[in-house]
Amino acid sequence: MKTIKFLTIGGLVAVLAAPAAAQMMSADWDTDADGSLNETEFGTGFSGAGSMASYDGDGDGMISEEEYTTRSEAMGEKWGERDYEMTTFADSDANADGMLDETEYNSNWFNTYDADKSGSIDETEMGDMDTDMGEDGLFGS
Ligand SMILES: [Ca+2]
Ligand SMILES: [Ca+2]
Ligand SMILES: [Ca+2]
Ligand SMILES: [Ca+2]
Repeated sequence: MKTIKFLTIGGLVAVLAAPAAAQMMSADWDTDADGSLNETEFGTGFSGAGSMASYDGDGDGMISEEEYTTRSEAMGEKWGERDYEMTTFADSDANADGMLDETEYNSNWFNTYDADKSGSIDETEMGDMDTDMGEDGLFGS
């Protein structure tokens, strides 16, 4: 019994130490643990991270073109020398109703991070994403 208890404690220490690598949040989104994020995994994780709220100024759950522009301009300063381009509002508004819902918003970012358009975000692509999600990244404060 003693041995088992020690093992349990060892496991707990490992779990407690994990937050040090919290900037790799995208790894947690990989629910099937295949090393990449498909659009569903990305959408769930990205929604959970609450990034859409940073765009949605009036909090109605939709992003208007004005909200999009305001946020994009603020992001522009941090955008810097990224390999990928900021998508336009019109590109993101798949059903062209003049508003972005969460699905369109997530899909927009999924396509942005899937730089090689392979349909999944691999480890390298995740690296860019994690940078953006980090404290000094696009979605940081
Ligand atoms: Ca996966
Ligand atoms: Ca809104
Ligand atoms: Ca729309
Ligand atoms: Ca990819």
